[in-house]
This record gives sequence, structure tokens and C-alpha cells, in this order.
Amino acid sequence: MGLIGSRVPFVFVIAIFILPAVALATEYVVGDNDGWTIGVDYNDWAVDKKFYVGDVLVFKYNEGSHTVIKVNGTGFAGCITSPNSGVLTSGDDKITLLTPGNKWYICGVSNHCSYYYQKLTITVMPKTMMWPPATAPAPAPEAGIEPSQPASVAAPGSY
Ligand SMILES: [Cu+2]
Repeated sequence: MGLIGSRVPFVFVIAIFILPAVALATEYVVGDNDGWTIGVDYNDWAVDKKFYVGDVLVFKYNEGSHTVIKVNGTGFAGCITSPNSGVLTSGDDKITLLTPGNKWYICGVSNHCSYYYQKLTITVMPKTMMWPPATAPAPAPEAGIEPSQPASVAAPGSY
């Protein structure tokens, strides 16, 4: 009896730390059942979703029919595939959203981006909004002397 009783709090503690972490990472199949292809409005797909750091995008398509290329805002607007961050071609491409900010993805096959608008842009939010501030982003006990800028000012290319 004493043995079982001592295990319950232990399991409970584990559950507290594991469950929220799992629940936080959401996996999104881009386009849902349509997948990554032409003829899908990816603005419409993304508009009601909130993406957080740690979430995963899954691009599903027939291998060889499409590709996934991460580009910048200019590349997205003009369907320019270079410079880019590599081309994904497996047909089951998973991209973990590692940093907050705007992300742009296009298909590099033929005119799929320019003519069929096979492209996706999302805004990734910091994860800290969802999680109790175990590590509050306000350290620096001695920083009160100087009126230094908060580190959160940097937002590269976010327009
Ligand atoms: Cu394509």
C-alpha cells in the first residue's frame, strides 16, 4: 500500500511535465487532405491557424510532381527559387518551425507557383505565449543601470 501510494505522485509529476510539451507541438498537414499541389488556396488554409515555434509543417505530394522550397518574401512574391534554403523533394517533407517570424514556401516545379499560386506563407509566433514562464525572458539582474534596449527588438525582415 505504501509502495503504490509513493508512486502516484511520481507519475503525476511526469505527466505534468510531459503532457504540455506534447500538446504544444502541433503537426499541420499543409492543405489538409488536398496536400501540397496546384488548385489549392493556401492563404485560405492558413488563415484560421496559429503557428508556434516547435510546430511542424508536413508537405504531402506525389514525389516528382512538386517540390518545397523555403524562400524569402521577395522570392515568395515573384516565385523566385534562388536564393533559397534548400529544395525538399521527398513527397513527405516535414519542416519544424524553429524560429518566430514570417516564413515563405513555394513549389519549384514549372509554373506551379507563378501561375497556380502553389505557395504558402505563415507567421510563426513565439512559444512563450503558451507556456508558464518557467524561464522568463527578463534576466540580467544588473542591467537596471543602463537603459539598454530589450533583446526582443530584433525582427529581421518582418514586414
Ligand atoms: Cu508544384
